[in-house]
Amino acid sequence: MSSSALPRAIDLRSDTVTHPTEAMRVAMGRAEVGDDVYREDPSINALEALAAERTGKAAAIFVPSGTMANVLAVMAHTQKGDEVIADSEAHILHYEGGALASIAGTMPRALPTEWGCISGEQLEAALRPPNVHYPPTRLVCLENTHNRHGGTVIPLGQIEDLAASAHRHGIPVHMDGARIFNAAVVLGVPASALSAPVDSVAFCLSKGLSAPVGSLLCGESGFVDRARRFRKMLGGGMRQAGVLAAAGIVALEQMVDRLADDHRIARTLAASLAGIPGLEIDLARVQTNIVRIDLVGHDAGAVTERLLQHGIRVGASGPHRIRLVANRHIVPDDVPVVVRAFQAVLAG
Ligand code: TLP
Repeated sequence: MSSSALPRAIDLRSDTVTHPTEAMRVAMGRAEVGDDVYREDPSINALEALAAERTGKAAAIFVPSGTMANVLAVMAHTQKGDEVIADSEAHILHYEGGALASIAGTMPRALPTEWGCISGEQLEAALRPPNVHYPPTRLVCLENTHNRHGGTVIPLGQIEDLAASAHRHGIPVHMDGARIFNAAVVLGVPASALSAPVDSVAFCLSKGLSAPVGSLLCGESGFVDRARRFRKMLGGGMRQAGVLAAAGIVALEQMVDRLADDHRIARTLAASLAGIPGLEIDLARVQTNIVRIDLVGHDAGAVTERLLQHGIRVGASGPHRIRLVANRHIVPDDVPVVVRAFQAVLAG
């Protein structure tokens, strides 16, 4: 049987599974390129200028991934041995291979939160006075939207509260805004409003925005210059990567508003799955394109395997937790198919 005869898999593992649009492929084919290590790639230069404008920062640098954007941010803000504070569920602590420790040489400190954002008060309580025993706290990270908290949106007031406390102590704030445009669409504000209180912001082109590759790290010029040197050091100087940047420009210009479609599908999915015995879904957390599901009396690995037999791909994010991520390839008609598969798997 040819692969085209197989039923289409419904892939809810992540929004990273999205393929480039036709407009992106056309733009990639026509992209003007040059050697970006010499800063001579017009497409990358244009993307970096656009990213800086969209986040309201002075400068931006194109990097291969969100993971590289975050580690470069940590390297450019800190020295080895410095303490970096983040929410205990932060992507930078869970899913970046320990880069913050092994590459940036920093000391992670995790603070638990309910919705994903450390409060100013919580930060103040965690900071220690200068003392030879303590690593100096030199960076605070926040994540918006917050992946492991279920795609929760961190509102502007909470970002301002955290940043004000950090800045009072001379500590910069980095925002992992891999999905910052999802947050901006929900709040009805430009992304630049959400990044205004923080010193640096990273965002991904290759998630809901559907570009094939790439993230941007944005901040003040000196910060981005330092990140550029570290990017080269890590092997991220990409030469004629304007073919990738061209898709990124299309992502920023054409794909932001459509994120609302993913949010609608995630809400419908969550509401339809919530009544199924064995599934616990906190609907208040379903604010964007992620549905976090706790399994009661079922193992995440086994449920994931059995859903796959029904043509549904989901990801396990804990022994009894799975995650569904709405994305451009999921259509409203998929929702009843997913619901029936869950019913069959949990009943079986
Ligand atoms: N997240 C991926 C996995 O790594 C879990 C996903 O499928 O959600 N910050 C946040 C908040 C992210 O969710 C991700 C990717 C990254 C950074 C890293 O981006 P990439 O995958 O481009 O390195």
